[in-house]
Amino acid sequence: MKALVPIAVFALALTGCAQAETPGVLAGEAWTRTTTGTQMPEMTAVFVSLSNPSSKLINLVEADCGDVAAKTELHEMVEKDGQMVMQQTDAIPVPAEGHQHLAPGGPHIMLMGLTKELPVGGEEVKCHLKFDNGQEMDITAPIKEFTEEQESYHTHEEMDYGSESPMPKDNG
Ligand SMILES: [Cu+2]
Repeated sequence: MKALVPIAVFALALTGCAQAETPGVLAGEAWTRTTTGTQMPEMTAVFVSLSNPSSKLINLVEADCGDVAAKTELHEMVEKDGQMVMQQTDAIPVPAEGHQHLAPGGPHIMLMGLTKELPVGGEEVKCHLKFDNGQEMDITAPIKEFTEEQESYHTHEEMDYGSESPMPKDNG
């Protein structure tokens, strides 16, 4: 019977270990779109690449970027009347063993009612993120240029582009 004790302890240790090692979301390549020269300088967005190494879907449920903006919201892109428009969402999903790229034309952290201009290379925006697995993290998002190329990302012209690109044809 003596042998049972160490086995029980070992089992407990394993359980504790598994919980501690549950991988959470990883964030990288955060950036903030500059407001310099944009049409609506009172708003902008923060973008970040999220990876989820775990086997469960994890949702980004909250973002707070401090006093840089009056309001911080999570936004997703949806199609309305043939146009991609953004709308507020409660959750941006990061698929299990997958990625979610917050990027122009896709989901983003929306900053509204900016309290100052955000010039390229200016003070980095710091955001606190919360996930529905209880995880919280801080990201630092340097201010970068928003190019036309990125802007056309979500347009239909861009999406249709693929069908016009030369396909390997069987001319035989
Ligand atoms: Cu938005």
